[in-house]
Amino acid sequence: MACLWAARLWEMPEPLQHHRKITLLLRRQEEVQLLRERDGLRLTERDNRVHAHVKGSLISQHTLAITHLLVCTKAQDVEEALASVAHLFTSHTCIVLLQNGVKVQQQIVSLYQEQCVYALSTSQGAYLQAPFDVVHAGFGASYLGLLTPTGSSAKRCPENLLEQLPASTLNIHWDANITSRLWMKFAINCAINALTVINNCRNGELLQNTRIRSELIALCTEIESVVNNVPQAAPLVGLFTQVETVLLATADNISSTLQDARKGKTTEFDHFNPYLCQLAQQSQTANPVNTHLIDLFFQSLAGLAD
Ligand code: KPL
Repeated sequence: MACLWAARLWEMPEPLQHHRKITLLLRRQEEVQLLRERDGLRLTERDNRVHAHVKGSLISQHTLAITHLLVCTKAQDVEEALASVAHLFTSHTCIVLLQNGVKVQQQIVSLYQEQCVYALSTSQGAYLQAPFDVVHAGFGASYLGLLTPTGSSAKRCPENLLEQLPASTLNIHWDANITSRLWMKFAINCAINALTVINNCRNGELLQNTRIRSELIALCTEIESVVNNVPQAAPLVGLFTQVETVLLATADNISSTLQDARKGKTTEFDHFNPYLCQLAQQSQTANPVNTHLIDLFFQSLAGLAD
């Protein structure tokens, strides 16, 4: 995602001239070196190839003040990533979070009250065909909204942030109620991702198999009752119908959690069903289907890594 966004920002027309200032903040010196050798990023979109001369900087050695930060790491790495550059923030820094879930967004808003924190929810699809060589494969939509609560530093937060982003190539829209969208996406991820790992299957198979389909329906009913008992959450209705729509549209996809699990990487799972369990405990809502699913998930994970 970081490569896709950096390349799309770089190709924005003047007068924005983003290309002079875009920097990929990288964790390893080898990555900085490789990006330098390649003289930037390659972006492929159907038959169109773009060479974006984006620069890289080692995150631990970056010294320039950060005006806009697009955070593209996995949910579990966000806090550490932000802490490592927090000394470069000003009171005008805009932080844009691209992660799934609702937990990390709440944490970051409370940790960075001086800055403007936004969330961006996207269904754009991209993959790397080689390091720093990204393919923009799925053309979905992206929604951007402010998370910083009104009344605090929100007064200083630019309303025209969308104009500074590649709104046309990445199909970005302003969403004044981004929180509702994030809660719905969180509920959808709680319904789909763990079940794909437990059954080691593509998204579409959750609907095709009668046994899994009834488990999914029971899980959706439970997720709805938990989320609807969370005071700060947006009301959730018709979750199974929404989940069904997503599963039909992404039937051939392998969920992000299953992809990570198969590669033996850390998944974002803790930000989905275990967090739902925490929310259920806070409001004393029963969540037996979810609790059982969490156990099955960890058992399956051990099996997949074998
Ligand atoms: O967001 C997704 C993910 O894989 O994390 C879903 C909605 C499950 C689509 O694959």
